[in-house]
Amino acid sequence: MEVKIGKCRLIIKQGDITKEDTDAIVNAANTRLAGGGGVDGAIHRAGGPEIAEQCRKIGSCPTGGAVITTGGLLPAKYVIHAVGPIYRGGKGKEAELLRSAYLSSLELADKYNLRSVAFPSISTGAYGYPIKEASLIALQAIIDFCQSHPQTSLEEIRFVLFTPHDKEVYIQSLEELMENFPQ
Ligand code: AR6
Repeated sequence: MEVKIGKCRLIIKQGDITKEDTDAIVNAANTRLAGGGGVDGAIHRAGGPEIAEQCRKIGSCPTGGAVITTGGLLPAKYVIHAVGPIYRGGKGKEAELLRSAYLSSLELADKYNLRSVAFPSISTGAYGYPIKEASLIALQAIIDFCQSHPQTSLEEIRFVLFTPHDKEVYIQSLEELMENFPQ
């Protein structure tokens, strides 16, 4: 699925994010930037040790924030390491922090003058965020960013979902959100 929001193309697809040829791919990292399982493990395996070396030098990243490293051996030039919240029932600041992880990543991409970036579904694996809720927050953050940054360098934003089910959830959520903004 593909829609246009301001000057940004928003694409939802299924796939392995480590294969994406966008200027940057986003990693669902942890605050220690220590690597791990899920998409984080896949990115470090495919990108090689240079990514971990740069993460070690940066040291840490708060929840809701993002930092940038080389893409190492990946097709993408950069990896943006975003830290989503651990889901603890949704009564805390999870929604705000998840939104912030997306916005911090987009601001960093814009600061580096990147034209394209690919996101995984942050926090919906090991961190347990229910994917429907998370997809609405993620997509709304991207819509808001594109609408409020008409001069952004970003021309294409992709969501690369690992399973057909996750892709369908994101498409359904985007269709719901699109009813609320004019094309
Ligand atoms: N491409 C795209 N999406 C993927 C890939 C891939 N290659 N592999 C997994 N996913 P998770 P989190 C999806 O657990 O919930 C790590 O250990 C996966 O299906 O990777 O933010 C970190 O170090 C799921 O939908 O990230 C942290 O400690 C989504 O990526 C912690 O897990 C996110 O799942 C972060 O947990």
